[in-house]
Amino acid sequence: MTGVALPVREPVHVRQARQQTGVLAREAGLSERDVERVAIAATELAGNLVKYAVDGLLMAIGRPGAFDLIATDRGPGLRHVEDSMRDGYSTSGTLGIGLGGVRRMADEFDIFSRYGEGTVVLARWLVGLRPPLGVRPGVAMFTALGETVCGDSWVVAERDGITTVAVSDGLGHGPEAAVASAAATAHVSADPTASPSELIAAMDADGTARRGATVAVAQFHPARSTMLFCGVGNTTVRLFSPRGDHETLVSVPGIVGRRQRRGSRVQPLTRPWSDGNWLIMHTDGVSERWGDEELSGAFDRDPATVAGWLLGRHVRRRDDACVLVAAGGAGP
Ligand SMILES: [Mn+2]
Repeated sequence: MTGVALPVREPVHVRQARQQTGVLAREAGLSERDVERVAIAATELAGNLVKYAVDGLLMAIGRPGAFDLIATDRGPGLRHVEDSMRDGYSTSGTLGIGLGGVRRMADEFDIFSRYGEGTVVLARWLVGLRPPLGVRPGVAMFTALGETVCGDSWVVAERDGITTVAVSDGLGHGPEAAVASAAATAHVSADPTASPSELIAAMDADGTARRGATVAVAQFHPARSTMLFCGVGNTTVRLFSPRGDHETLVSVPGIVGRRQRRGSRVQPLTRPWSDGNWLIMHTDGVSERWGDEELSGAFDRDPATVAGWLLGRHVRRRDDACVLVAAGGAGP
């Protein structure tokens, strides 16, 4: 699955954001008209980050059926979100279209802000055939400073009513780490209906993941109101109940890609899964030191908004990072 994350601090970053998101949008199969809309929206969102934000990041995430732009920052946050959506707000003296303009250009739009803490803006374009996902997914990612490719990979795949998602962290950084993590997630794309245990066994036996990778796999069976989880290595995975409390789902130690388990299967955890459940998985490029209070009010938002919020606030920046959020209910 494709994606880019751009730190945005200076005007030159706005031009880069426009160019790079346009290229990705075209690769994702958007129409030329929507490619232009993505570029205009990226310009507006990146421009806002330069003007107002602390530690602004603009992400473009492509997956089957959807292309997301996510702007995230660590402050200052909006006092009144609805005011910021009004045309003309904070755009005086610029050619900006404002957040209201971004909302009109996108197929779906979401915003979450806490004054004094930060803001996330999501603009989504729907593209091509949309797989009938049994969950609502959202992804945010970050490439370690100094690297040009992200060593973490993620996947969302569906077949026969079963949706399987995964995040993987290739050991180290850069292209070799990316090859290792992509080798792991490719097994999910190839057969989303294989059991998580089988998928992990296949990843472990796969020689292309030479460097090794951590991986967390979650598989959703909405027809059975059940989800399965298997993980190897250090990934933070929290399953939230409809009441908002969470259980940490624990992975087994180690890495995949080096035949460490030699035939012994990793046994999956099985949990109830319904429309009110949320699953959050992230690699160690995001600090695990976030509390449930960080997400108060966020479970009304789009899962991509939640992913952007967590990554924006807790990314370590010296490491690649990937946050994958899955909410109960049908996608995109
Ligand atoms: Mn890492």
